[in-house]
Amino acid sequence: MTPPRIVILTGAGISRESGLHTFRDPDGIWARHRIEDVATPEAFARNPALVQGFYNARRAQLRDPSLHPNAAHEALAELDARWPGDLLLITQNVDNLHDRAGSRRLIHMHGEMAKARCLRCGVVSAAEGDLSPETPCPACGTTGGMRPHVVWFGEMPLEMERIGEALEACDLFVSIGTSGAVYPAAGFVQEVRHHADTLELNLEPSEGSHLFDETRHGPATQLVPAFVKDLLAKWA
Ligand code: BJW
Repeated sequence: MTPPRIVILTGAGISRESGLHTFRDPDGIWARHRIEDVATPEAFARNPALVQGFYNARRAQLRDPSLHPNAAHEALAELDARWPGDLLLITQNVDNLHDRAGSRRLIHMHGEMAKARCLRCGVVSAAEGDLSPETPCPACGTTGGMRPHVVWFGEMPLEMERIGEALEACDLFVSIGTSGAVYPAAGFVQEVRHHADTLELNLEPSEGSHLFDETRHGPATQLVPAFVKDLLAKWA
């Protein structure tokens, strides 16, 4: 028997136990910042310093030596390394914890905070430190055009064609630590539910919980390693 083709979608909940805030929980990022001030292209055009400050502070958290991938990131990296069939991990997260845990078959559909994109030449480059209007693009050398390489509201998420193909082909879709509030990611379960098994692993029911075949509720660091262990015991 061939192993099921797996697509896994993750959201901010998987990084919560590493110490990063989610967006929509009561202590989340959107409780302290207005989306229209920091997470739209219009906000960046209106007040680039405010938006750069928001991302500079969050980028500093990525450099904090106490920030580490947790057991859920590590379990998904182990699954990636050992899974004998097709697998794609799609993360909405702009942190680098899946990368640091070792996941390789990975798409950051909402971009990556540790990268910048030049509005003048389009080149994406590493940006581990602060960005400002004075930051030069390492490719074209101009200043004033470096923006965080993240996907804001109203912008097209990244690699949608590859994601669409993987969703169409998958046999198992697993959604982890996401509220199901933001499209197109929130619509993936609807795209696959007539041809794939669907499983939600989340602290609490998401907005789309009723669309999944199975839901398990609890912290990602408990649910994800247990899920991966069962899957590998059966197939790897
Ligand atoms: C735990 C846990 C623990 C806690 N263990 N779990 C269709 C209908 C309606 C609207 C639209 C639509 N299509 C498009 C839109 C517009 C818009 C949209 O969705 N708006 C909604 C508000 C309705 N979407 C867009 O604009 C997107 N672009 C787009 O659609 O382009 C056109 C297009 C058309 C057709 C096809 C394709 C494209 C772009 C969206 C960009 C989102 N950007 C952000 C910011 C990125 C940069 C940054 O980080 O600053 O991405 S917003 C923010 O939300 C961030 C996240 O990736 C995203 C999702 O949040 P997530 O990860 O789900 O976090 P939370 O906080 O919501 O949930 C956390 C969950 O974890 C909770 O359930 C907790 O319970 C749980 N949890 N601790 C397990 N320990």
